[in-house]
Amino acid sequence: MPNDRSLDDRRREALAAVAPGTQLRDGLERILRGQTGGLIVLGYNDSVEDLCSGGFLLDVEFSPTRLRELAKMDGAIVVHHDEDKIVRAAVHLVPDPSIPTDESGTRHRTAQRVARQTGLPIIAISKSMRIIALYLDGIRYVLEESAAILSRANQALATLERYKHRLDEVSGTLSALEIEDLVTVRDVAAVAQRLEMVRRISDEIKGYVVELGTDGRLLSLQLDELVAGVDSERELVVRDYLPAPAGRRHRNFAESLHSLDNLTGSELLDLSAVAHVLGHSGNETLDSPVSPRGFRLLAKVPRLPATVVDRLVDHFGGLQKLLAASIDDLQAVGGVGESRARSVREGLSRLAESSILE
Ligand code: 3AT
Ligand code: 3AT
Ligand code: MN
Repeated sequence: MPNDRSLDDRRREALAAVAPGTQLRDGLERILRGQTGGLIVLGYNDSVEDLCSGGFLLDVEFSPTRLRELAKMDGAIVVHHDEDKIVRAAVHLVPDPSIPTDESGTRHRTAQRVARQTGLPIIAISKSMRIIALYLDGIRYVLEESAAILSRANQALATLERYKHRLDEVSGTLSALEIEDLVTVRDVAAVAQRLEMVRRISDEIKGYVVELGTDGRLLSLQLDELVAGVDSERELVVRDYLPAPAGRRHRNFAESLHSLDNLTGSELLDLSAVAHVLGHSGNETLDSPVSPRGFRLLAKVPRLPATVVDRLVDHFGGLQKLLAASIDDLQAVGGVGESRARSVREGLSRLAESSILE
């Protein structure tokens, strides 16, 4: 399987290629309605050429109606997806028979083997079962109707809304505790945990958006609105609390985010495990006090460039010192003139006032 990109990326790309609203999907639906069945290789290269026997060369522009007409013949159709062309039709595909397959019909056995052998997506439209299946490597995905996907997507969206609500609560609490300098490891872990839960469910919904194509536009808008800023907040929390010497752009910061991504579902529910990936374990307990560097709250100050945020954090070394800094103190930082110093001062004061603990 000559392909270095992750299966997940290729799966999303293949599902996007056949999503509703695409020419290809239109063609597949036509074949499905025509009840002829079909076998389509999505991509054309030497490894495909090696498996082709018989049929004829076409090299014509792709169109849904052409695809449907060609599917009336026996054999497979080869589509050069990147160039939007149909290159061959009525081809007998001869994959390596030693490649395992768990399908029974010859069309579907061939589809699975060719997918495994070439690494390309292969589509089989079953005449007898009336379904469209996409094979990628060893895996088979049945393309569903948008209504069915949408109903699952809407359930996921409802869950996301609940998670987001809870995230806003713990995040607001963290801000208030940061201002009072009363943060414990537990409070930070709780926010990181909720951010990651939101990221995971939104990733699942992004998958549905891809599969839905043009039918997923509304879903995509709703998703964007709910998760705006969540990714950057996840980074900011890690940068605020990852213990020194793991500074801002230190690679430990990326490693920590990566470990958070890779926690299992049950680890993610365990605050100690979350604290561990944030670098707080060993002698520290969940009740140990910690202080933020200030990245997350500075990000809430309007119109402050990231380079200035970095310099401010470098200079003051922690949120409490930043909160205590006067306009003169702030101006000692490179790139901070009087008006910027004033807006930082006012921004932080406003945050302090608005995040008083209940
Ligand atoms: P008809 O004239 O349509 O009957 P054909 O030569 O056009 O025959 P098809 O491609 O339509 O053949 O295939 C019809 C079925 O023959 C499909 C499959 O169940 C069976 N078949 C074809 N090749 C093989 C094979 N190598 N091994 C087992 N069954 C096969
Ligand atoms: P259906 O669910 O019946 O559509 P199947 O997997 O049962 O699919 P069949 O054995 O009934 O497959 O074969 C149906 C057609 O699939 C026959 C032929 O046009 C095509 N086909 C099967 N094997 C190949 C192959 N190796 N290359 C090209 N076309 C093939
Ligand atoms: Mn059959």
